[in-house]
This record gives sequence, structure tokens and C-alpha cells, in this order.
Amino acid sequence: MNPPPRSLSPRRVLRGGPVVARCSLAVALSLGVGACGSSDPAPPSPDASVADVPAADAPAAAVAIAFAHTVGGAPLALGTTTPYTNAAGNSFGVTRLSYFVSGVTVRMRDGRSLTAPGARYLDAAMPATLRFALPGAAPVGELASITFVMGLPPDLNISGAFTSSPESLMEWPEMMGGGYHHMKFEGRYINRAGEPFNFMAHSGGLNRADYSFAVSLDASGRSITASGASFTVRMDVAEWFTGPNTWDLNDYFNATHRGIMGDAAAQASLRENGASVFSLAAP
Ligand SMILES: [Cu+2]
Repeated sequence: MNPPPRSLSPRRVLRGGPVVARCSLAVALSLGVGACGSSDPAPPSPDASVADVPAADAPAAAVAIAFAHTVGGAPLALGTTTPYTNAAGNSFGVTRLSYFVSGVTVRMRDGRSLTAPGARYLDAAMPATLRFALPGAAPVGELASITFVMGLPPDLNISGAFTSSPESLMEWPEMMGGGYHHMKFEGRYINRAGEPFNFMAHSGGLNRADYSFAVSLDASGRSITASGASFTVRMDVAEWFTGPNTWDLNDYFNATHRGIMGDAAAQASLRENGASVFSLAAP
């Protein structure tokens, strides 16, 4: 038997968490964009496996996690037009959104947890990548939080770790530290001249500084029942450009500064803005 979830639970929001950026800021002002990835026709391979197993006497259930993408709260539609407006007032659109999350974990109020270890590749253009089941059977009960790392933490951000696409296409140039992009967020915006200009908000471990970061979403009031549960994590892409740092895209993507891959200050700024990007969708 499963006790009904209690409705009033103390709310606790954890920000920050165990993964701390090592911003040693080895600044290499390379203005080039860098060649991003190479072709590899092999199919992707899921890499989740069983982590914490609930106690033998505890009921267990299946849990699915989905990722959804919004812009200012509205569903994100990929395209070459510029229908959205960021905090700085730039009109923009999104042509590509692909990224890694690592160690997605459901944490229960009683301290139990279930983790999908390793990294998961998510791609807004590939719906099959956006929903996955946590491996094994989840504990039944009340949730405390859902946590993960945005990007690849240093122990997973190893050149050559992914041998097949699409993950392998996220390679970060060796001359910039190697490993993989945390994220490729691309599109176009209307610049000061009134012209469409491409932006590539690529994040990664520039010169081995770690720009991945821990995300902890308050899940109090949610529960897993014997019939399972499904939770949707939302990424609002407009938040990458604000909170706390408002990005005027003219300053980051222009004729003389075409990309941010070699810009340590921009990498740090984008990471800071990540604090407001994720939320747990309403049940
Ligand atoms: Cu790149």
C-alpha cells in the first residue's frame, strides 16, 4: 500500500550544488568560431544504467523524464525566422538546440534517489532524445527534487568518449581544451544594421575550465505512485540571454567577434545565466 502524498511539505530549493566552476580563466582570445564536430554516421547508443536500487521491501515504479523547450513560456519552434524577442530587445529565432545533461536524478524526501548515470544527449530537432526512462525501478513516495548537471562534468568531458553521432558531433576543438560542447544553441537575430546575423551560443570546457553547472529543481508536492510518474523539465532558451547578465546579441555575435567559444568571459556569463533557464513543468 502506498500512503497518499502529503500536500504540505517544506519547500527547499537548492541552487548551485556540488559542481563548482573552476574558472581559472586561462584567457585565449581566439576570435574564430572553431570547427564544431565532424561527421560520424554510426547510430547513437543510450548509456544509462541502473544506479540506486530501492530497498527490497519498498514498492517501486517506472519514472520517465522529458525535456521541453520554451521561449518566454511559449513552445520553442525551430526555424530561420526571428519571431522571438530577448531581454535586450533583439529579435531572434532558433535553428538548433542540442546539449548534454548528466546524472539526471530523482531525489525523494526520505533520502532515496534514482539516477540515470552518465550523460544524455538532447536535441530539440530529435524528439526521441527528449524523453527517457530512469533505469530500474524508482522508489514510490514523495519527491524532494530533480537534479542534474547541465553539460558534461569534467569526469565525463573526455575527448573520444563518444564514438558515434549525434554525441560525437558535439566535439570541442582540441586547441580549445578538447572534450565536447555542453551546448550548441544556434539561430539568427536582427542586428543593429537591421540585418539577420547568425549566432552560435556554444558552451564548453574552454581551455579545460569547467562551465558545466548543477541544476536542482524543487519537486516538493510531486510524488511517484505505484503506477509510475512522468516529469517534464523545461528549458526556456530566452533565459540564456538574461538573469543575471542581459545579452545584447550585437555584442557577442558580430563581424569581428563571430562566436563565443574562445571567449572565457562569455562562457562564464552564459553559465551564470543558466541559473534561471530550467524549471519543472506543472504536472
Ligand atoms: Cu562550437
